[in-house]
Amino acid sequence: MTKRSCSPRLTSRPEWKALQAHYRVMKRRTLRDLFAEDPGRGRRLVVDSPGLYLDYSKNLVTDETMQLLFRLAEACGVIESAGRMMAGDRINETENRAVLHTALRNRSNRPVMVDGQDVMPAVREVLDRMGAFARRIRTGEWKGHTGRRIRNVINIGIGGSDLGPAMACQALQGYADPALSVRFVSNVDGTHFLEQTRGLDPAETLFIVASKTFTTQETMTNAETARRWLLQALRDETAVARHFVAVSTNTDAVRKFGIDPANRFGFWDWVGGRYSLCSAIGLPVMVAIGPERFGEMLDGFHAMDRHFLETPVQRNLPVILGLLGVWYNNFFKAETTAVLPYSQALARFAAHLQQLDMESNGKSVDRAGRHVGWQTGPVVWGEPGTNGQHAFYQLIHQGSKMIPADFIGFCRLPETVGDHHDKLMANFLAQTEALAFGKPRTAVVAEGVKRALVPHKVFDGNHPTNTLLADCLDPATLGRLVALYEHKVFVQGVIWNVFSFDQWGVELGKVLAGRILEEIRDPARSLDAHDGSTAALLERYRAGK
Ligand code: G6Q
Repeated sequence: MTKRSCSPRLTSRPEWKALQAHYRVMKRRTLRDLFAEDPGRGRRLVVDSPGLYLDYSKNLVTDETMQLLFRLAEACGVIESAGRMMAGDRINETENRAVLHTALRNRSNRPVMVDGQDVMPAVREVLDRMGAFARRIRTGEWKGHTGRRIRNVINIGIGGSDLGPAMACQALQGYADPALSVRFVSNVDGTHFLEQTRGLDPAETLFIVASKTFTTQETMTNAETARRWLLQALRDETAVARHFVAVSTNTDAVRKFGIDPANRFGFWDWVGGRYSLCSAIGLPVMVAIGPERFGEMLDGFHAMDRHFLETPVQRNLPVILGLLGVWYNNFFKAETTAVLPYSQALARFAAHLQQLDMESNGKSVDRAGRHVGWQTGPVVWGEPGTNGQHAFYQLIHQGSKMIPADFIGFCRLPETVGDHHDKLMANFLAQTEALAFGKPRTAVVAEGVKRALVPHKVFDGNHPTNTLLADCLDPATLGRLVALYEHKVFVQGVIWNVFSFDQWGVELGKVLAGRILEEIRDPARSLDAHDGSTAALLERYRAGK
């Protein structure tokens, strides 16, 4: 493993020390003062990029803060690192892999080389095959085993093979073919399979088994259950080939399952699960919205990739969001960050970002394997507004913790009713104003509030937010937004000097679950190897099941 990126240690960098000194001043400043002194910041601390406007003025920063943060990004070589990633360097060192999700949406004619070979022809070939398949399903040309048209498409996958496409299908439902129902089964809890297939006709149902490895316990269990569900109704093994397709790199396992290799859509080891939405893992999205709209989504991703690589840090959206995250995480010691889309269609956006961010930067050793001496990835959470306002916003407004939040809103939605959207957006704008400026004691007293109640009705404000205001929730904008967060996570991983593209932390539990499953199946097995708590729980489960 190379040690090139590990020197000097982050906290000994002069840029870091300058930020520490600056923080001691900034921690006493308030957003109210900052806006009073500099009313123009609301139009200056913004980035107006095509289709996407970022206002980061409601952050506890000044121009000086931003300069110091930009210096840190430059000292850490953020953009150079992005260049190495996009050029096919094996930056995923612990798995010895290149990291090339950007090649999946490379809409230029530029080649992307891995080990001396241009990967773009293979990328285009898979996209073309996906397009042809999606068209056959959408036009009804692809028939089920009994000659019936496919009306239900169920994606079976988990983690990176589920969250991205499930989020995107919901986000783009306004563009989807209403004659097709696209659903997702991920959890090994049988309830998920049952609830997603209840009432469906197997003769009209097609399963996409999405698994890079084709060995994942949850996915293979659900796929086998789906196979039995189908064969119970159709009673002919050859039906499997008409009702199952696969997205996988594991050709042999796909064939063994009974899926025609012609209906396997492949991808490559340089596509990480949580970064795989633009690969064949996006097939359910393409089936739902069609290949042209899917192409527009890729255009949006690509536009953000170019923006990230080519825009000076001072106007670079992922760099700015990444640096602000570092500012709160490492200096203000914020533990979590909220993502609050004002769009019901983005109901699963926070779930996707949770995996993206927490699996990427939830690490505590640096690239040389040493324990980091600083905080890394934050806890990411969120729900769509306005629902969150009636639930957990209380804590953001008046709780004791700092929760930096990203508010995401749209000038237009592909579909809405009456004046709902104006009401939604009025709330969107009101919340960041309330969070930043609060309601001081003087204003509460002036309203004649009883003395005892005054402290309860004061809003201190000073809660930092970013506002992302996009033109319209369309495929291209969704692509830009997801790529923005992917690169934000990348920026932070470079600064914290962790490997963002592996996920060793998910392995241990999988291994232990395998052993425990054997012990559940065979009650004669001794539980002595377990700790006292786990052994007692296991016994109780064996007795109670
Ligand atoms: C994502 C992870 C993980 C992965 C799932 C599914 O970055 O690697 O969430 O996507 O474990 O793996 P398979 O696609 O191999 O079933």
